[in-house]
Order: sequence, then structure tokens, then C-alpha cells
Amino acid sequence: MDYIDLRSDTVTRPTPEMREAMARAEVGDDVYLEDPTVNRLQELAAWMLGKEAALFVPSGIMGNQICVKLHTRPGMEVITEERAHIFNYEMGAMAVISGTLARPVRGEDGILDWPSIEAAIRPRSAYYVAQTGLVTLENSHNMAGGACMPFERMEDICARAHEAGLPVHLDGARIFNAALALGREPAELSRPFDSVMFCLSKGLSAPVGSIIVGSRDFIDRALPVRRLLGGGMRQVGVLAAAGLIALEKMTRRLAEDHENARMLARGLASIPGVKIDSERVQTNIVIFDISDTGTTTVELSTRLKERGVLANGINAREMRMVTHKDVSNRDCLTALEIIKEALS
Ligand code: TLP
Repeated sequence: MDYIDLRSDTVTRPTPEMREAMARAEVGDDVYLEDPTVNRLQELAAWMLGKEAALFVPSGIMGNQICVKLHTRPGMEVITEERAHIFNYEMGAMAVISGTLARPVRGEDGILDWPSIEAAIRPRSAYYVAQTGLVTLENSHNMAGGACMPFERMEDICARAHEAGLPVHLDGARIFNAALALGREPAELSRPFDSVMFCLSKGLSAPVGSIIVGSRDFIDRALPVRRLLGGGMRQVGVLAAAGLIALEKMTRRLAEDHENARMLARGLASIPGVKIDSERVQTNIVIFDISDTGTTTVELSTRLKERGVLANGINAREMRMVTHKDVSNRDCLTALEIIKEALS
């Protein structure tokens, strides 16, 4: 069966142009820093994100965790939003790899503000408590339904954290979606941060890969940590070639995904028992509550799959649907009809 796959934008397949570029890619040994295609990708990524340097890494998780490790020492706390990916979906990596402890803080619709972060910072004067080492933000915020933190809020948080002597890392897995929704350049969004991770393999449709950006010194220190984690790759220009197309050609079309997500959300809002504020959908992620329909998310996922639609629950009450290049407007309309039927 040809499924309409709304589980995630990670399911996107590389475009024919990517596959061609991968076949033609000039390669070298990237552990010797000699892969020309990787070097070009890193230069382009650093330029687009307005930072001195960039590093290609196999996954978003590895990118985030290299940054956590570089910014902290074992025993330190890392402030994250309560539903953040870096805290909930990365296998406790900040504890395993960096010996740090998450200090989760609830943000309104996933959006943190300075007073709640400040309240979570451990006092420097108290030698007998774990010290805060890092603040992390996520934009767009996956589990808050793709919500975007306004630029001014990020700027304010970064400035105040810096005044308090704390670095700030951005999990910008979907920073190009956020930039589009906020009407800002990705370089503008990334400017206040000490490090940013973003993914090539989500809405941008590359088959593999993420990037971290920061100062030259930060990226020089990131290289050995990537190697330590087993992320030193060899003739990886074959993957970087797809990443270059992702950055050059795939960022503008994200608007289409946002339109489809809004349409999906409006349609969902009209289904009896489904709770969603469609006005809140800013990017390509739609989270909706089905608890009033008397159906659990496991039941709904099963019914949808039988009818050709793939979507998962994020808990017993809430489903997540993510739009992307491989689902069209028509697919979303079909999915809506199927959801209505499955819930009737
Ligand atoms: N997110 C995946 C799942 O892990 C939940 C998805 O389907 O959305 N940061 C954010 C904000 C993410 O959403 C993800 C992946 C990552 C980091 C990790 O990226 P990868 O999967 O490349 O390690």
C-alpha cells in the first residue's frame, strides 16, 4: 500500500537531483578534513547561519550532544524546556555523554521566558549545589506543535544568560521552518546563540545529516568530540552532496508544508471531539487532542494505518502529524477524510 506518511518530516526521501549529485560527488577522507564536498557544505552552512564555522554530523542528536559536552562539565545542570527534544528524546544522552543533569522548565506553549529560566539557575554562591552550565532552547519547538519562539524573546534570553555567564545552545533542527514562519533570516535567528544545531534530513529532505555552527574555536573543539562519539566519517561527500542541494534548493518550498499543516489543522478542528487551535499552527507540525472522541491514540493510529495513513500519538491523548515534501495538498485532504471516518 502507498501510505500517506504524516509520522514525521524525517521520512522525506532524497530528490532525484540529490541522488544525481550524490553519484557525482567529489570525495576525500573527511577525518583528514580532505573531503571537498563536505568542506563546501560546511562553508555554505556557516555562511547561511551567520557563524564562523560549521561541522557536518550524522544526526541531530549527535549535533546537540556535542554542543552540550563542549559547553558543560560533569555534574552541571542544563536548563531545557520541559518538552524539549534534547531532554525527552535523546536517550538521556546529556547524562550518559556529558555527566550533566537536565533542569526542565515549563514554557507557555513550549516558549520559555527569562524569568522562568532565571528562577531555575542555581546560585553561584552556593558551592554545595550543582551549578548551571548551559541554557538550551528549541525553535521551532517540536512537541509544542511546531511553535516558534519570537526572535526578540530569544535575543532577550541569550543576552541575559550571557550576562549571567551562561552559554546558550539552540536546537534548531527545524530552524528553516522557524525562519520562514517568523519572517527572519536563519542567520538572524542564530546570531545570539553560542551554538546552533540544525537538520538537513527533516523538511529539507536530505537522506542523512545535521550541522552544528559556532565560532571557529568552538568547531575546532567539536571535531575531536565528534570523533569520540564515532561520528568521524570518511568519503562522506556522497551525503554532503545531498546536503548542499537541501540548503540551496529545499528551504523555499517549506512554505507549502506550512500551508498544508494549517489546512490539516483547520479540517481537524471541525471534527467533533478533536481539540486543536488551528490558529496556533505556525509551521509543519500539527498536534491535536482526541481524548473527547473516546478513542486512544494507539487505536486511532491502527485505524488510520488500515486505511492508508501513518501518524503516531505522542501520548494517550495527543496525535502528531507532520507535513513535508512527500505529502501533497491532495494527500492532506484525503488524510482528513480518512481521519473523520476513523473517528466516526
Ligand atoms: N525528531 C524526531 C523524533 O526524534 C521525535 C521527529 O520525528 O520529529 N531536535 C529536534 C527538535 C528533533 O525534532 C529531532 C528529531 C532531533 C533533534 C534529532 O534529530 P535526529 O533524528 O537526526 O537525531
